[in-house]
Amino acid sequence: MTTRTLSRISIATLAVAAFALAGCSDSTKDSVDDAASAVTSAAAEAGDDAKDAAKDAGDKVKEGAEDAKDAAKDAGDKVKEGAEDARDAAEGTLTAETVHLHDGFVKAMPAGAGMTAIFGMLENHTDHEINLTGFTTSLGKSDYEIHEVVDGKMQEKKGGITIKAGGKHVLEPGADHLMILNYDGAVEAGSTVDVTLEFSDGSKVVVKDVPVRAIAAGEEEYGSDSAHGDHDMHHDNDK
Ligand SMILES: [Cu+2]
Repeated sequence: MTTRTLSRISIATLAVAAFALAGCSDSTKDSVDDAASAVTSAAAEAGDDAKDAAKDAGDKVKEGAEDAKDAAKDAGDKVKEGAEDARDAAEGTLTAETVHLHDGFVKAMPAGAGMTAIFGMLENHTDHEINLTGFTTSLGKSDYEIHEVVDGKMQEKKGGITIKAGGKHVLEPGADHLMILNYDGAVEAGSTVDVTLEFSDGSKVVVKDVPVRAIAAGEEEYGSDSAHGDHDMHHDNDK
């Protein structure tokens, strides 16, 4: 309610009082009625003013709500951008350019054998440590585990394989290898398999066309260092 409205009511009220004080018996009732109607109309105007004020306030609230909505939308956009950045980070930075599987191969396996493995030399061409935490292959439905051999028995290698900046890691029979388990079909020599290496930073590096080959029984023993001595010269699987 505005000051203007209050003063209108005050004037009307004073008028009522003035007529009452006049005390003229004939005219007093009419005067009081007039004054009363003045008070009523003043009150009605006050009501209108209040309504206008309420409407103004409503508009302000509506504007405020729109501002808040815009702010919320901006904030939402920021959150979305943040989430996208986080996802980019989660997708990692490793690529087929920076991580290599040199001389990689999948050991051939007849149908029904159920398990085989992937060997080769992993190389980290980045300036930071990387951690291979898993892998899949184009063979599809199967179990994939990173294995190590401890006391002649293979087991899942907890924490995967960590390779220092610029470092290498041998995958070979009798040592660490990428194990394919519970695979129904045959993995035939002469075919190829795409291997997707998964790293702790979320990177997925696809090594295309890793050859499948049979290896002689003798090669399944722990390989000598010389067997991998020339890996630096080979870049068969660099794509
Ligand atoms: Cu194994």
